[in-house]
Amino acid sequence: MLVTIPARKLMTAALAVFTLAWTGMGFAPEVSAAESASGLIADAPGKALRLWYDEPAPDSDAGWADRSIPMGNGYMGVNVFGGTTSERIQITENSLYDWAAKNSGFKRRGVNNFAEVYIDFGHKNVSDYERELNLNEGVSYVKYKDKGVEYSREYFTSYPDKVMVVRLEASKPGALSFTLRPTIPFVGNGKSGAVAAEGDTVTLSGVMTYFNIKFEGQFKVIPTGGRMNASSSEGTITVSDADSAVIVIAVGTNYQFDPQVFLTKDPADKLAGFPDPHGKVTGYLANAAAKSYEQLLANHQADYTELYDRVSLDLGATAPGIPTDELVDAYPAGASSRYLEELAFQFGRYMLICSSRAGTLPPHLQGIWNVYERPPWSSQYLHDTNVQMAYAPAFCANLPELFESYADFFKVFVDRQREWATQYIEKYNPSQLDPNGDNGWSGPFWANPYDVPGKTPIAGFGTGGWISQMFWDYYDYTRDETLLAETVYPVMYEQANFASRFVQEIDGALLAKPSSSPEQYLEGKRKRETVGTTFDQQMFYENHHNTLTAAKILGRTDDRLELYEKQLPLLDPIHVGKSGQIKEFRQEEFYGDAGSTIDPHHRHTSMLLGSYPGQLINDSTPAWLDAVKTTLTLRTRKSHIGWARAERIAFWARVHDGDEAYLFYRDLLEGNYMHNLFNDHRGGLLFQADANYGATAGVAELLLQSQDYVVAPLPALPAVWSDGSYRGLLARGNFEVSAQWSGGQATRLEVLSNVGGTLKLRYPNVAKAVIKTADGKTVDFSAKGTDQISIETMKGQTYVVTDIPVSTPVAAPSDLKIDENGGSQIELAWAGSADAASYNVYRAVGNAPDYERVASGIEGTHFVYKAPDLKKFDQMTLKVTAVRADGRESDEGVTAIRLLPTQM
Ligand code: FUC
Repeated sequence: MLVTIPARKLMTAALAVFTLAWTGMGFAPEVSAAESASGLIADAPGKALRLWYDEPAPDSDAGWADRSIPMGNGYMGVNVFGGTTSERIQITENSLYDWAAKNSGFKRRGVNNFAEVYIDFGHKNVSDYERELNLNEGVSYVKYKDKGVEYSREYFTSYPDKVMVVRLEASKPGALSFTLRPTIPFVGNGKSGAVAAEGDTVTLSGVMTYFNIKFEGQFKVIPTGGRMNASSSEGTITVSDADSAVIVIAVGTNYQFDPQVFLTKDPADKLAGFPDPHGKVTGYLANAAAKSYEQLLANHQADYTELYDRVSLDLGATAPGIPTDELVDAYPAGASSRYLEELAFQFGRYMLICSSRAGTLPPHLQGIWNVYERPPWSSQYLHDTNVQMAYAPAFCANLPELFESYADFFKVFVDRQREWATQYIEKYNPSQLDPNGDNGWSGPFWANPYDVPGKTPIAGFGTGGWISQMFWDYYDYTRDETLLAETVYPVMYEQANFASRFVQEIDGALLAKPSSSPEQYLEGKRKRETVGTTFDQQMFYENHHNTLTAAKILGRTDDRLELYEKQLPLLDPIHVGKSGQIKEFRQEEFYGDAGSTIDPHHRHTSMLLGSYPGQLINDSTPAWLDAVKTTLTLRTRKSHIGWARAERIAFWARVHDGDEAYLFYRDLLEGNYMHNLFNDHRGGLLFQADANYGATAGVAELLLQSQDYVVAPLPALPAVWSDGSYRGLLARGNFEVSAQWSGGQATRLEVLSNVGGTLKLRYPNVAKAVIKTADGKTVDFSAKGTDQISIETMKGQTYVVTDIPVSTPVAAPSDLKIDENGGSQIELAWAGSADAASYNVYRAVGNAPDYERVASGIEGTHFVYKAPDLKKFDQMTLKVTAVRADGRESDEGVTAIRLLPTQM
């Protein structure tokens, strides 16, 4: 266990197991996250959340995407339909992967549907139907009546026991009869297999020929009462007149985490020598079947709730009386919307828990859920946004150890990336080649469980720095130095090794060449490549920077560190353009003018990654932050792509505009979320899991930020979320933060210091608040102004902030107009702020990250700025803020770009 879990959490997890009986099946009590025995928000029970429906999901692909209930334990993803004539459980195993020599297009082969499992009941006179996914429990339920008998089923997928378990019950003894009928979908085209039944077990096994994958699934039936018959020819088991039954399911393939898989060229040999899955699957099943149903459920829930219960969000919603599909449909009209907003936030965490577990493959484009033979984009691991988005909630939403799944996967494919790196340095910058092959690893674009194909012009090598950022965050949010030394630092150092050899000296800077900004076309459909895109430069910069920080922490003196230090400033990551935007391309002047086929409303916003998930642009670089805001405004809200909307929530949060961010959350829930809350990528029931994960991360960014190592609760709270609370979000430094607010104003903040260290905490008037430890002791702190304090924390201690004097924000001025007057002076005029007693004027020259104040105490809404150096600068950003009588300055200001007449 990498993360320090306080003892009280373990207790909560244990308790959760015993409270199941009364929280199940729609009887969950309405609890508010603010109520707790200790008085701490952090000890409050989680808000009861569930998805529920009054009919089964239709037995079709559309029903799968739009209405089935997803579950998973890393070993398998399942989609439960909840049928009554016949139940359908569709199973995905992420290593069952198909490819083919002639394989192209959006729908190529890729992750293959592992099994379609039917349980035939023949119940046709159904009433009182209800099915549910209970997020607090990680358990699904179906119940209904047929001919006077109430039938109920419970489903869960257990990570500790590596199985899926289904319990079937009937209210009348001897009333339960069914036939279990597992099937292998898509047999015939590169896939062969058979289903056989013997005794109490159905076994499904076969081969997927392209990568020679052997697969096996076993389904064990444990009835209570009644009779059981296996039909070996049909591959079915029939249970008649039982009181109840349990079905235990285990699946697997001969895939292993081993570099051999990526280093072997011949697809048919990649898995050579790995054991047949029969032994493994038999073992999973035998171990699980040796335990009682109650024990299996308790194991699952201890594991699940330990993760899920860390975070709770309460926006004041009460459970709606309508099923979730109706809730989704009603959302555009504003009905019960807070509940859906809470639900979708936790659903993203739920999906990550289901799909990213240590020892199993990480989530791909569809997470761990795929019904197709040809899934969209082959269910690849795409590294120009999608993988990173899957992991975005891992850190801020307090599930950091779930990243282990990707870290382990990376460790097995990195050898192949080292080979690629050598090839690329040889090709693009041969003078920097290390002849012994020590050229680091190059950023891949896409990957699958078997291959990391070579470079594509679709995205630059900045994908490598973006991957590294996840590793850095893994350390930065947990502060586990062993992890840093053993896992994180080597990844970053070697990425920096590649970048340091790849960049070329051009115009006094060190630039990526070739370089692309993800998915943009510069000219026509062919030209994507250029030199030094902001994407590549920023990602290289962030990684060099973080590598140097990590080296200092660890006291490392490795050979290339000195070079990285010298290179860092020359990586020149940020250019502010003439529209006041962060440029995407170096040749760009005004926004979007770098090429004739640039899409100014593109879904990818890769030039802003330094603001999110990066750290380069933050509150101590306010001029860049304003440029981010300008860029976001120019990018508009036109993209209807799910993940892009999710990412914009976070971008807008980082520029502290919660209301704008909220519009993207709304757009997503209205336009992309299907009835089971799966994200529809762009319409047409095209499921992509990335936005589900990304939305959770975006919402977390509205509630807590720490990119500049100042823990900032509620940094971008949307006005519509005027009252609420959350607990357990994670900040850099491994601080767990909980907050409660009313009328948009924090009433209580709690910070649990999991590893000790200095806590810098920012909130308006925090320095005037009462700050105590959880046991009521006074806390020493130092203040920086009224809005920031610093505390030397003790590991395990919770710091509680109350009685925070209300600070009403100061309205900013607007509509800034500037007039050149020949260049030696600039006339500024703006629309005033009702709150202002006076105004301040600032300037940021060229690409400067911060502003210099050039005038203060201005009483009117007009100012003539004279300075001897005005003609020296091609470009500067001017900014006006309002200052209230009490001395507080507006957080925001109004900006305008001043270009020398020759530059206009
Ligand atoms: C990238 C994105 C697309 C889509 C695809 C799977 O190409 O630009 O929107 O998510 O990956």
